Amino acid sequence: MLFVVSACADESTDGDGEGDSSSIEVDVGLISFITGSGAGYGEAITNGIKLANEEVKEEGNVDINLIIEDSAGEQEQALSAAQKLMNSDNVSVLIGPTLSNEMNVVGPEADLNGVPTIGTSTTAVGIPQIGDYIFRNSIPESQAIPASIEAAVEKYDVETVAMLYGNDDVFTQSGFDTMEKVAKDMGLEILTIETFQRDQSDYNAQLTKIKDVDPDLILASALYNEGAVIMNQARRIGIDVPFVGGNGFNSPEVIEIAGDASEGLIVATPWFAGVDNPKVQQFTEKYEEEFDLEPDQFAAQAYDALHLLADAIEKAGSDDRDAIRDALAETSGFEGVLGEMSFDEDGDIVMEPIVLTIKDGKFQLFE
Ligand code: 1QQ
Repeated sequence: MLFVVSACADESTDGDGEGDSSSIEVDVGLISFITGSGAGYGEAITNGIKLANEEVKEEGNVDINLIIEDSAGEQEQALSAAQKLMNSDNVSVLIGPTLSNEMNVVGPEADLNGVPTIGTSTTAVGIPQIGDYIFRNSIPESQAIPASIEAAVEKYDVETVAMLYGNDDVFTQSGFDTMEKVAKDMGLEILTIETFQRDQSDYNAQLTKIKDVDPDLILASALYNEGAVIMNQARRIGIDVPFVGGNGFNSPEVIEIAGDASEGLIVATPWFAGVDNPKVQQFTEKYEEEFDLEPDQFAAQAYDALHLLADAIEKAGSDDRDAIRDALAETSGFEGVLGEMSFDEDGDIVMEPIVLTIKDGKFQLFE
């Protein structure tokens, strides 16, 4: 089922008095994971997009009419949302969907229709390579994971690892592939590899095997809902070694769900609210004021994506899909809250990740 979550009248360009006659009016579709077990991701993304769009409207050069659709994290729902946005709403650009698993089906369709599409959270290998119209501003797992594993290995003198991943999702599978490669390249001994499926609630079988082999470190590729429950159950059966988690763990929902069991988790991310950068502080303050929440990585990536898109639309000078695609492809040296961003020839970004850990119920620098 499709439903428009907040294609609010006050965000439309028609008759709201905000559209300036000299501004470029563009319809943009956002496909986001707003309901279901990963709704924390989609909520943060939607907030980040909305906040950036308010700023873009204030600047007055580009007037984006956002049409927001919920995918519930499901491939089929994401695809029908994309088809509606591309074919009925005739949007010039798509933002999202949230999961690489969804982008894997939406991306080829959008590329075929010539609709420029920006993933703000899709980190699996191969996403921008789907086609010329597909971009992402989220740091891929292949760039993030080596940093977190290396930091953990150094701090804890790790020689052996156990691995755990969801084998029914493009992102969790891809994250696992990267983790396995990094572990092998670093000469770590992999004692066991365990798998699970999305929405699984009992990980006892996998965790008991991991406990039996007694690794120095656990590498987990999961979305937050599964990842948090895994950490919780691991601590309950007495596994006390640290976890390195992939991008799915970069959400405050992990702390919310796992509580104390999330302490010590190690992740890599391009986002840290504590950096001494006025842009970051301004964004954080505005976000907290508007949503009564701290922004997370997903909000920050979405916020930057919308600004980056507005710049490209301005350069394109129209709402033409091809002109916007070409302008997006030329993005270089964009300054966002995540630092400086450029797209490489595939439409992928290159960025330096920061390694964080959960300490005292908060993400903090891992030192
Ligand atoms: C992907 C991800 C997820 C964690 C996004 C929410 O990185 O699916 O690629």
